Amino acid sequence: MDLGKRFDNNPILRPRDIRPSMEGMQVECLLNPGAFRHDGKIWLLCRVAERTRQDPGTIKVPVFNDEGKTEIRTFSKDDPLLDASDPRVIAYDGKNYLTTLSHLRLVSSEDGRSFREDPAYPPITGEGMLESFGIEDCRVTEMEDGFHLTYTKVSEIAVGVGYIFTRDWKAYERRGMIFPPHNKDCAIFEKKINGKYYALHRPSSPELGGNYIWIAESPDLLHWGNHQCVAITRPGMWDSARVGAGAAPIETSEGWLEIYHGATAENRYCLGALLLDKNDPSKVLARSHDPIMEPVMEYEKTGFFGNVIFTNGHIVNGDTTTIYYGASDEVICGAELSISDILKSLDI
Ligand code: MAN
Repeated sequence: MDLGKRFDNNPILRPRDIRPSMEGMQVECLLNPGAFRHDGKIWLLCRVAERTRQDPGTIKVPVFNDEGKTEIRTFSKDDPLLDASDPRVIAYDGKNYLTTLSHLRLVSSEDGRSFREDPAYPPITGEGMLESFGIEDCRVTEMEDGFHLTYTKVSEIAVGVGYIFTRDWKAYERRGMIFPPHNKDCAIFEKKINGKYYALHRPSSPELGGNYIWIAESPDLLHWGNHQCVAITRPGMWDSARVGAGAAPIETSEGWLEIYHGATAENRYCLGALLLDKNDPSKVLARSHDPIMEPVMEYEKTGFFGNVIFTNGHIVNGDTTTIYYGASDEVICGAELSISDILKSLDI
């Protein structure tokens, strides 16, 4: 059963609501925001995916160069070496390129429902060769010392997890790649457990295994070890091809509740939940049999890449978690879910 009470004003943010980063680019998708409280407001750190304005007969893809400036690569549409069948990625002569380049942009809101950009807060863009294809899908974990951001670093050589620290959302300390390729969907727990930091992450193991959720521990948030697998894909089910963590787990009296995404081979993305043991979060106590949210609304079924509900940000208030999610990889939506209802829906 779908437990998500969608906002009446969904989608709350669309590509046209945000200005492009530069002349010649257009915002194609506004999606997958991290969410946090700061300065008495609710903030989203949105992924802005931009496409180069196209000319007939060619496909132009943007990349960040070493100085973080956008550069354009051009391919002829009738070149037999080009495969442009996926709207997200093109392949040319054995190499992949993203059709859009993503950076992160902050928007804020008094009520959590209508958001706008504040020009005083600068965008976060890709920097260096490991982010030449952009930065994506940022989780925001708040701890006593400040905000810990984990996001996908994308480049032509790899997809891995980057880590940035900030106190004020104006100065950023880049702390490098913390989970090496191929890895994404990393969510750091907001509290230490038995003196150690924990994070969920999603390595991909192409020959044996698959795209599964793992957990790791760390003394300092930089060095991660004792990796263990907590959730694998389930044949024939809604999470048969890929699973990945959403935002930081929610602390409940029953354990850590993690809302995750699961996809089929046909790329239909739904949300489900895992309950992890309070003292040893590598132990899974319960898991959703059916999705807690699945693409049912028109904006979730059609768009840039249809049939996708993907979340990496939520705001918890008592028993309610408001999840912010990307719908059809194109727009940002919100939905409220009752934490106790999610817990009741899980299979032991
Ligand atoms: C997949 C999709 C894209 C994303 C790339 C790189 O192809 O999720 O949207 O840009 O991975 O992370």
